[in-house]
Amino acid sequence: MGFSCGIIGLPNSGKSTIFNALTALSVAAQPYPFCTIEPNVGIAPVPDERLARLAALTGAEKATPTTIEFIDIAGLVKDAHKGEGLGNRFLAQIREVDAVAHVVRCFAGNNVPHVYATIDPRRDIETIETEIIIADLEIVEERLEKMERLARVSKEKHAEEQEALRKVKTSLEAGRFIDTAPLDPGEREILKSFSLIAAKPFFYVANIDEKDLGSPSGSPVAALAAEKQRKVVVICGKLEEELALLPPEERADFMAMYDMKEVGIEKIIRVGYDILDLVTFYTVVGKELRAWTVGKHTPVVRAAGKIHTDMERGFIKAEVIPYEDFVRLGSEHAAREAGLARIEGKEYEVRDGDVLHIRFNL
Ligand SMILES: Nc1nc2c(ncn2[C@@H]2O[C@H](COP(=O)(O)OP(=O)(O)OP(=O)(O)O)[C@@H](O)[C@H]2O)c(=O)[nH]1
Ligand SMILES: [Mg+2]
Repeated sequence: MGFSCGIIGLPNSGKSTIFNALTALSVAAQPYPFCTIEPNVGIAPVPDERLARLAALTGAEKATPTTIEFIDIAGLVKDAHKGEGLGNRFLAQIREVDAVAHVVRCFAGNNVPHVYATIDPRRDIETIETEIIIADLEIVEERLEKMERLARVSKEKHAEEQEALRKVKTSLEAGRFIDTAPLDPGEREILKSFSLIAAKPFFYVANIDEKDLGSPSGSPVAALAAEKQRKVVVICGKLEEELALLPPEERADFMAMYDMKEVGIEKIIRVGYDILDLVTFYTVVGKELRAWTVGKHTPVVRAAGKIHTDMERGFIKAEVIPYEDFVRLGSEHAAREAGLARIEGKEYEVRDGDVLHIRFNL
């Protein structure tokens, strides 16, 4: 199972442009709304400095990064929750993803019509978030009503679920998402089955004009992101797309020409991955080094199953070297000599940066 990040925003905010750059796949990016009707799915490699360090130390000939899936979802408009602009369909697609990148139009692009005519990032963010809140509230209210009806005829009480849903309702009614709300882990677990959009980890992508690169434009989005305790990536989608389509050897000159300090797309992938709060582990098999992703608290036997089902079935034990120890000592051998390679059983919870050797037997 992979982890996915949906790209959402108003029509013509630049979602498909950013998606193209992300995956270097070519989907239609046109100057009219709703050129994206079906979700487009692309797999992006996750930039990882640790992988390069480990590759250098192990002499790996191949270093395979872990990946995250991006899904380009069509634009939402006001009243999407009532089905406006196929909104219900697109909202349903957002329910399926693990994290959300909300693209906010900050570029003027005079030949690219804005659905609400003017450039106003704050209004656009509120428009989209209001739709999400209303759509989620419908689900929460329906469930609460059902439970109240049930409570009259059945002794079984769903106190914890009701309590969690009430908290969510209060938060949504106050216009607040619940990604940062004070819910305990048990409550979050209960809420999972409802696929509430407002409970997913969110971040903003401020899509600015190329002329504003290097100036503090995008700051309305940054200010709002700070208020909502969310991350923000400021990029120029159009330049990112052009850059991604260039042959690699021409990219440095292009970046220098536009005073681009880093590849914005890489930041999007990194933030999309980071907000999911996952764990990355590494394996070295022969000359191949690989990064893998599992959820936090995954037992090593299940992590082994990600590599190969045989490894899970025939799991005996895992040898674990934490990344920091590995790079400090410089090799697997040195880490072993220093007694820093631990042997762990099935239930060991994989930690971020673990270099794993799975011993298995079939
Ligand atoms: N000037 C400028 N134009 C951009 C930028 N990003 C996207 N565009 C243009 O805006 C138009 C719409 O971009 P898309 O990426 O198709 O927008 P979208 O959000 O996917 O739109 P829908 O799929 O219709 O919801 C295209 O003509 C892009 O070239 C940007 O950073 N600057
Ligand atoms: Mg699109």
